[in-house]
Amino acid sequence: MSVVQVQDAVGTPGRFARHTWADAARLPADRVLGGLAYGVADDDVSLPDWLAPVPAAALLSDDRAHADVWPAAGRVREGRTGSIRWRHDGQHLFGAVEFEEDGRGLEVLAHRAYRDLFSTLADTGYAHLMRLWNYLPRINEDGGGLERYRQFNAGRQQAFIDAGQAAFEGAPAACALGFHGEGLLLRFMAGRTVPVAIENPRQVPAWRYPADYGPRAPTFSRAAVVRTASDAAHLFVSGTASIVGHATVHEGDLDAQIDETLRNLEAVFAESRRSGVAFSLADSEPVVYVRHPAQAAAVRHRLAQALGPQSRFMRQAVYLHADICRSDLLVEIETHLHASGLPGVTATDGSVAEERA
Ligand code: 3EB
Repeated sequence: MSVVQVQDAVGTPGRFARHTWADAARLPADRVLGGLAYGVADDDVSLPDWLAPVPAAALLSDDRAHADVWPAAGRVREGRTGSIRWRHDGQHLFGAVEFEEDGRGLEVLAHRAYRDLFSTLADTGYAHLMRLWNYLPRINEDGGGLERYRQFNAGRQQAFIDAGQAAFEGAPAACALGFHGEGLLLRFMAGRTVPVAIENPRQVPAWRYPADYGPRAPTFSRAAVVRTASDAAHLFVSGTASIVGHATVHEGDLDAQIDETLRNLEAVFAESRRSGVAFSLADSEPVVYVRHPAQAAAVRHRLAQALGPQSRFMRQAVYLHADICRSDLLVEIETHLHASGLPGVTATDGSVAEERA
């Protein structure tokens, strides 16, 4: 392949590109930083080691599961810090790790996992977390007096504080899902510049959730904007669900939960456009986590009504079977995209540019 052909196949640096697993597996390893492969293997595609599995069963996938791949911006170096494997390209770092549960509980395990993660960032010089993916089994089960997700939150927040990382305002974008496997799985991206954290005016910041949801709040922002040029950026939108203020709404009503989730996503996108970049929900590439596989088709149907069946969102959507971190939530949607400046807006570097009418 010529350089141009490889570039076309791999995608543009500074943004995710969504491929089928088979296509992702064929990309030249020295041209990619890292990526996530969604769905449990149901064929013989063996994943390259730069591609971190998200081992939740893919739903509604007519053919093959998908992967999000981040093309390398430069020469890739790879290594390990403790059990964490990482690759970096001069601009960003992609990391992945799996921890076995050792019987001391998820609070201890999450604290250790995040302590190791922050050691990786300190050792490599990629100090600023942009996006985290957290997967843990039996997320809604009791872990000995406290729900396992709440134990995880306690260890995570303490590790952020211990490392001097933004545990409250300015926390990275993230998701935390229950998967049907074993161990605590983390995947993460970090960079050398501070991302712009986005909150949702319809929701209490997660890092300020009251103690009804656990002794320590979750550590994430609703989205993160990573600038790739003065007028272009990548948007990572955290897992988003049917929560208004801090309360779950529409318990037991799938369609209403989806509609509320979309209102939350639209609100996060409106906030993110204040950065001067034309982010649009319908153009983004989501991962849709569904608690009950039997409801997946109904979820897709409702989303298609709202976003249009031909939208990029619908054509690229990945559906995964996972438990959401509150037992009353049926669906959670995360998404991302890359975009350039809004017409008529002069973006300033990382700060908020006013959107003109
Ligand atoms: C919520 O809004 C739904 O603990 O890292 C979404 C995204 C959720 C990230 C996390 C949890 C997390 O609270 C749950």
